[in-house]
Formats: sequence, structure tokens, C-alpha cells
Amino acid sequence: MHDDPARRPLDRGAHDPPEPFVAQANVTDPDLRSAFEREWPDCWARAGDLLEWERPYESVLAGDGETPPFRWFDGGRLNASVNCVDRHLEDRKSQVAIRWEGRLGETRSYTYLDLHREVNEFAAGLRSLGVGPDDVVTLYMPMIPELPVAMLACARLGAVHNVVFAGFSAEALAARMARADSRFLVTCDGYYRRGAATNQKNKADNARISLDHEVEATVVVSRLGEETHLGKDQYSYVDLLAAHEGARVAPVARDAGDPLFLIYTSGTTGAPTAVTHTTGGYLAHVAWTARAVLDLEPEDTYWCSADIGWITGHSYIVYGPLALGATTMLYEGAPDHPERDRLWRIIERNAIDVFYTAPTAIRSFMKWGSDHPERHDLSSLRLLGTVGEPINPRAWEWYRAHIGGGSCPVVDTWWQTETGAILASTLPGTDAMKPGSVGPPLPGIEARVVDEAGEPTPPGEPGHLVVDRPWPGMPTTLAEGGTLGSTHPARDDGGFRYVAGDEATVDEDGYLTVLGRVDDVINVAGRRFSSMELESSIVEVNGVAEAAVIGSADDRTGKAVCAYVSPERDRPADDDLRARIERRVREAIGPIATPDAVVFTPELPKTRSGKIMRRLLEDIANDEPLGDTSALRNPEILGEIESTIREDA
Ligand code: 6R9
Repeated sequence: MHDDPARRPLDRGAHDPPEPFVAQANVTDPDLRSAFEREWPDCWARAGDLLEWERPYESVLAGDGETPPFRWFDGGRLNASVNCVDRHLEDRKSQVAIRWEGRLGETRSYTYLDLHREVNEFAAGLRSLGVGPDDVVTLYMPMIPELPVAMLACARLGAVHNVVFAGFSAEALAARMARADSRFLVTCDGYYRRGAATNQKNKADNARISLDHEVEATVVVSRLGEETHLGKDQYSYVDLLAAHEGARVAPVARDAGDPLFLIYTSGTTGAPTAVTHTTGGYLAHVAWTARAVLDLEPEDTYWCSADIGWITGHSYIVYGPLALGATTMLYEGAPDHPERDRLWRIIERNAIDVFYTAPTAIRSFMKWGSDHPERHDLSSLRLLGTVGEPINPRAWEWYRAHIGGGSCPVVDTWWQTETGAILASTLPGTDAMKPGSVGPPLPGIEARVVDEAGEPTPPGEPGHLVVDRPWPGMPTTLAEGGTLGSTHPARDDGGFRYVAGDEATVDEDGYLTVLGRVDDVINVAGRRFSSMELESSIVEVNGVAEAAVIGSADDRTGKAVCAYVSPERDRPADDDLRARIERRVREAIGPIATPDAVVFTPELPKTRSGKIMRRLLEDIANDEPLGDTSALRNPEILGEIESTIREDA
């Protein structure tokens, strides 16, 4: 795409796609974006046609594409489990579909044939317990193969799954079951966390007791292999499979717009809310992006290190890779157990082709040092991806050099629980990569940056990231014409607009840089700073691993910059480091942004999916009562930070 020097992005540090990669890439047509533009919305047939339909769709998008309801693949009927399992039997029944590595180092592999058998048997089991189309089945399990099996078994029956992250409390589980009116639960006896066994069944029982409605059936997977007491309406997973050995369940054909699952948003800024994703539009969108952005092919062994409890795991551990017939890796453990090279060991042993992870993980890898990946042969890797937060250019370069050996493209993919699938990213076979920028909107996606009045911002000027056209993976609320999150700034002409709640800029090449959540913008004396630009300048300082920047109340400037900094391994957190941080911010951004306070902390507070929770740091800095901490993974760090601040004061 950038052979013509005039079209080459001017930015220092841009990387062209490596030639050996391009030679084999799934998408290499430099004009794909304009083809999508010309053919919109029919261009999305490229996604729909990756699926097997029981009844073909009549139109890619019914109606004028401007006014809801938006019916993607209208008239089409399909079953998601057929698309992720049955249809691969002909060509690759003996190929591994799911390869699992447990916390204690155990491994298990399911071929597509194995997966087909177990999904059918479990679907038969669920059906015998009364599960039918549109019933909501809550799945409360760690990263074990029974979780994707249960998801696909629900899909086979036309039931709607509701995965709740295994680390959530009984109370959080109960709230999510109550809101979904979910009368079926699949859980496990327990699982290992940091070397110790946790009692998951206990949490599930407590949730059940606190619910106002009755739970008709609970299925318990034995992960620990110990004797578990099963009460009334409780069933053992293996017994249920045995009772339905060899059973075949006819897949229930669903309308393209019928729900496949519901899932809760991550809740970095507000309370988590549920969104529902569709069977046809969602599956087509995740399959297409897994193919075009992650470059997946059926021969690939692919690993996304997210948890299935989050949207990333739904879309890019389970549905995307399995729809394409690839081998998807499932890892139950922690990245630093027993050693800090655990992930690199897994990549080496399984010859992983494509690896997808989050900036928070990459920052940890940097903190732990490059000697860990250097001890392993990572040459099987062809492409790297990242998702979840803005990635600082320094972390991006580290990832490319130390994990990708300098020869893998790195795709920085922007999307959300609400969008279901990737909406913005470079296409690795055609687009130059700019570290820190996610790249252009995907073909067929009308993502843009607008100001408070709703008008497109000039290049480099921050504004609201919005999506001005429907997309196949959109959730049912938006498809039906409802709203999600903020509706400001709306379009003048009243046309479709989804306001993503992120702040972004766009450059002359149409590349988007996501700066962070709109709520995390800091206004110092009338100048708006994004957390991302300040944090990026701080992590450029030698010795800094991670930083989170928030605004603390200031009489003079309205807000003052307060930086929480976590130093690199074995580096001192001293006045010298503090001075270098202040100097760097002054140089990179300007004196007005110089931090008023630099607080050192061994860790930053993060959600269970690894996103920095700046809202809580803001509460601490402003001496306010802490807001909702239920989404936090490391609540104990807040107390430490509070006492550090008080000692310093
Ligand atoms: C998939 C997922 C969504 C929020 C989103 C944005 C942030 C995700 C990003 C990114 C910068 C990227 N985000 N990808 N920010 N660059 N490549 O993470 O979904 O948990 O709902 O979070 O994550 O702020 O709005 P979800």
C-alpha cells in the first residue's frame, strides 16, 4: 500500500508490513477499503459468506442502513455450534480444535471430532435438565475446556449463555444471574489459584441461596477431582455426559438476529451493564476479523491469553478461531507461575503461530526483563496482536522486538464489549504500522473522531470516537434502535451514531490513536490532556515500568497532574527517578503538565481484565471515599497507595 512514497506515513518509526508476512497474508488487496466503501453494506457478504447457513440470508443488511432496526444477514438461519464444530469434521476431524494447558502443567487436547462428541453429549445433558431455546444459562468456570464446550452446547440448543468471570464473588454472580433471570448454572468444584485450591462450588451455592428466583439445575464440573456434595437439582458434569454417551442433538437453527450470548461490560468507569450479541452478525464479524486482522488460517495454532470471561475470550479464543477451523490454545494459569517465562515456554512447546494479548501483560513482561523470552525459541510466531488499552509506543516496540523477533507485524486492535468484534486496526498484509496508533477503521467501519458539536476534528485534535454506521457485530440494543452509554455528541441529521466513550485523534493518513476513556481526560487550566499521552511520556523514562495519571483538585488550575508510577524490577524509586519523570513530561508535553505529585507504587490498581482503574486513584488523590471496587483484581494495593500518600504529605 505504501510503495508510493507520497502515500507513506511521514511519522518517524512507522513500520511497513514485513514482506515474508505479506507473501502469505489472508488479505493483501490494497484497495479493500475502497471496495468496501463502494459496495457498502453488501461488502459484508465477505463476512457472512465465511459462515455456513442453514437457510441463506436474503439481504446483507435489510432496510436503508440508516434507520433502525438493523437486520444483518436478514432472512438467514444458522447455528453457531455447527459453524464452529460440525462443518470442520469433513476436512479436519483429527485436527486439534482446543489445546489446553492447566495450572499445574497438565495438558489436554480436543480434536474437532472430540469437541463434536462432547458438545453433543453435553447439549443432550442440558436438554434433559430442561434447557431450551432462549433460556439463559450462566457459566461460572475458570479457563478449562468444559467452558467452551458448555458455550457451544448452549449455542447448539439455541440457549443464550451468560459467562461470569470465575474470579467474581458469589454476590457478583448472583447479581448477574438475577438481572438475566438465569435459571441454569454450570460451574465447577474449584480450581487452583496461586498454587492454592479455591472453592468455586461454595461461591455458586451462596449465590444460589441469595437469588429470589429458583435455579432449576446446576451442573458441576470436577476440576479438583475431589468428592463434591451435590444437593437437590445439582448434577455432575461427567455423569451427565455418561448418561448421554454417543447422543446427537440436532442443532437448533436460529435467525441471524437471535441472541447468541449476553455479557457484562468491563466497568472501568461505571457500573457493568449487559449487552446481547447476535448469532449471525456477531459470528460473521468475529470470523472475518480473525481472518483479516489476526490472519488466522485453519492450519494455525493460535493463542489469545485473555480470559474467556471477557469479550476478548468469547470472540477471539472461542468463536473466531473455531469458526475458521483453527487450533485455539487455552491456558488456565498465571503468566509468572512457576516462572516468569511460562508464556514463552507455552509458545515454544506448541509452536504458536499467532499470539494476541493485552498491553497490561506486555508491560509486565517488560518489567520482568527480556531475558525470559530470550531463553525460548519463539520463531514459530508470525503475527502479534494487542487489545484492551492504549499501548505506549515503547511497549509496542518492545513487544515487536523481543517477542516478535522484529519480523512479526503487530496489530493494535480497538474494539469493546459493546462492539463485539474488532472495529479499528491495521490490516497486517497491507497497512504500515505506527506504534501507539491502532490504525485506520476496518474496511466497512465508519469510525471517526468528532468534537463536542459532533463535527469531525482536524488531524491531531482530540475528540470523541464515534461509529457512524451500523456494523455486523453490533449488539441487539443498538440494532433495535436503542442506545448504549452516552448519546452525546449526536449527529446533526439524527442519523445512526454510536458514541464509544473513548477519546481519540486521527492523523493525516486516517490512523486513529485511542487516548483513553473520555472520563479519564484531565483538564489543567483549560488544556485537556489524555491519560495516554502523559503516561506514554512517563514510561519513556528509564526505570519506569508503568504509569497511571489522574487529575487531582487544584485551586489554581482546576486540576493538577498526579502520576502513579510503578518502577521496573530492581530499579530504585527515588528522587532522581522523580526528577527525570518531571523533566521528561515537561519536555514532551509542556511545563503546564508537569506532575504536581509523583507517587511510587509497586502495582497499579487494575480490573480483573487488566485495565488500569484511574477512577479509584482519583478518589484517593482527592481524599474522597472510594467508589465501587468490586471490579478490582488487587484491592489491597489501594491501602498501600493511601498510606504512601499520607507519609509523603
Ligand atoms: C475488547 C475490550 C473496551 C475499552 C475501549 C477502550 C479500551 C480496547 C484498545 C483500547 C486503546 C486499543 N481499548 N482496545 N484502547 N487501544 N487497542 O477490551 O473490551 O473490556 O469492553 O473494553 O478498552 O477504552 O473502550 P472492553
